[in-house]
Amino acid sequence: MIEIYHAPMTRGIRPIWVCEELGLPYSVVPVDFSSEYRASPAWRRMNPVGKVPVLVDGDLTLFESGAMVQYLVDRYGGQGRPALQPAPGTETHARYLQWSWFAEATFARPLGEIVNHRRVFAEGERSDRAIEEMQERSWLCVSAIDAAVTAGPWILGEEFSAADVMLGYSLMLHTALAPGDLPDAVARYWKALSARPAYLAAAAA
Ligand SMILES: N[C@@H](CCC(=O)N[C@@H](CS)C(=O)NCC(=O)O)C(=O)O
Repeated sequence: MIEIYHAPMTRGIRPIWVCEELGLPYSVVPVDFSSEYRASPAWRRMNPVGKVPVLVDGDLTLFESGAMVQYLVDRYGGQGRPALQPAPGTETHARYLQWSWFAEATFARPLGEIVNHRRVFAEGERSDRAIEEMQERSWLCVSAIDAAVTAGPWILGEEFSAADVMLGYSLMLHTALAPGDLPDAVARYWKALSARPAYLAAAAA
């Protein structure tokens, strides 16, 4: 049984969402998200940098959400289940990889730093300018998605893929942390993503 060590509304949503899309059995193991627990030797053995999530499947332990998503689709996608990715080696697959990596390495990065900034610094020590600058970076990513998803409905066009799962979590963070109206194509995309039963199940986990 796949185990996903998760805290509510964190990146564990991504592998849970993929398990739901694939119809895979899994269990969610709640993690104490306090800084103290995440710094403990017990949790550092699971995740060496003290973050969430962690996925365990038999002897395999993973501590990057994008790697979990890719592992799940490679290992369990297809074979009577949705593939959730284009055929490897194709140009569409290259675009799939680009958007999957973009979701975490470029888009989620400033958003995660806003969360960390607010967690680490007390009210009077925080820099509004630093937070605004991170929000601007996030809006630039939204513009990139807007241009790409205009044809839609999904980031690769007609085919829903795990890249949409990767981006969906980052968009969820963006809507929570960077106030303002989404441009039309992204608003439609986010509405479609956040209405998927698999997303709703993951967001409730
Ligand atoms: N790139 C990592 C990022 C993991 C991450 O930043 N997780 C957040 C929760 S969503 C966390 O544990 N933050 C606590 C911290 O950074 O101290 C992944 O995608 O798994």
